[in-house]
Amino acid sequence: MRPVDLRSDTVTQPTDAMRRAMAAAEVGDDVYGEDPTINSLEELAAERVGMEAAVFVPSGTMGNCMAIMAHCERGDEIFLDPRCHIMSSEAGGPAVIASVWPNALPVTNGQFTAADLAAAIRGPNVHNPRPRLVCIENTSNNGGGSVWPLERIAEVSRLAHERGLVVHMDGARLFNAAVALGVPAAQVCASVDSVMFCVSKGLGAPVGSLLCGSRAFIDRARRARKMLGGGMRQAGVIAAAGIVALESMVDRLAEDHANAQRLGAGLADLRGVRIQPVETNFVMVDYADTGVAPKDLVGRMRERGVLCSAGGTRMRLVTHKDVDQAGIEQALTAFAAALT
Ligand code: TLP
Repeated sequence: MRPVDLRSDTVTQPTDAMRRAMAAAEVGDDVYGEDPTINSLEELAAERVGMEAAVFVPSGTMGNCMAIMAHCERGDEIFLDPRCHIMSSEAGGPAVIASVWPNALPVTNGQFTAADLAAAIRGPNVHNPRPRLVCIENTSNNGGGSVWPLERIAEVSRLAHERGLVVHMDGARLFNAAVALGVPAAQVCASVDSVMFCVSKGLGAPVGSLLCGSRAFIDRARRARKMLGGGMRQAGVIAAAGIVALESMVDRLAEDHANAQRLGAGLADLRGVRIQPVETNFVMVDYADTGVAPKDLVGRMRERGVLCSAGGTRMRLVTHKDVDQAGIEQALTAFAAALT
């Protein structure tokens, strides 16, 4: 029996419809722009986010790095959450590859405000890097799957644009944000200049992300993709699953959110456990007061058929299409036993 895997929504298996689409995909050389399946996915992605163009990339990490390369010049300053994925989990790529200078803003649940940004932007002066790019992570991973309110995104973007900066959204889980807000994805990114979203997470495709923006921006990003070795030739075989993901896997994210609510509510009933309010498919569990050590908890859960990530005494649990309600109940029973 497959374990209940709550480590991430990156572990999702492709659906049968995806496997069929992949087997039947028409392909061509994408570096020549001749892969019809990739071209269709890129058009669909651009349409879904309300932007001019999109480019298919192997990973969210590459998409974010390309965005920074296409928006910035060497030495430019980028403003972001100090614990966002770009800062904490992309191997320092923006510094090494794009040569940008990060300015970490104060955040609550992964979010900053226009006032925080205004306070951080320094005026033109020979001593300062050129302020250029603001990165918003939505949903916020380290923020516990928190969803940026639309007005906050609009305010941050307005301020950035007034000061001559551009805004990139790391929307690895853009569609979770859209479903949680009950609005189309295009509305979530209406005021930003570019967005990267992943089809390989909650949407269930095996591989891939889309970077979207204006046509001129995407032309620059394609060059960055080539430089990074991300020109993938007959990659329509994987893009085909991305089309299925966008066409049929978005609305069901609401089930993952409901399962996360159920998981969070059940865990909150356990003694010594504190839960951050659940907004999407993440449940952030603080179990420091139970006195159970992280590695003990992970081991005890594994013995009971539930996979969780180790970390401190703050654990991230992620719901997704391969964990059903029975899996949630199994996890709750396992936690009740493992945390006592
Ligand atoms: N996040 C993964 C791990 O790398 C932590 C996960 O399990 O959540 N932006 C955000 C907000 C992400 O959460 C991730 C992946 C990425 C970018 C990078 O995507 P990939 O893994 O496709 O490079």
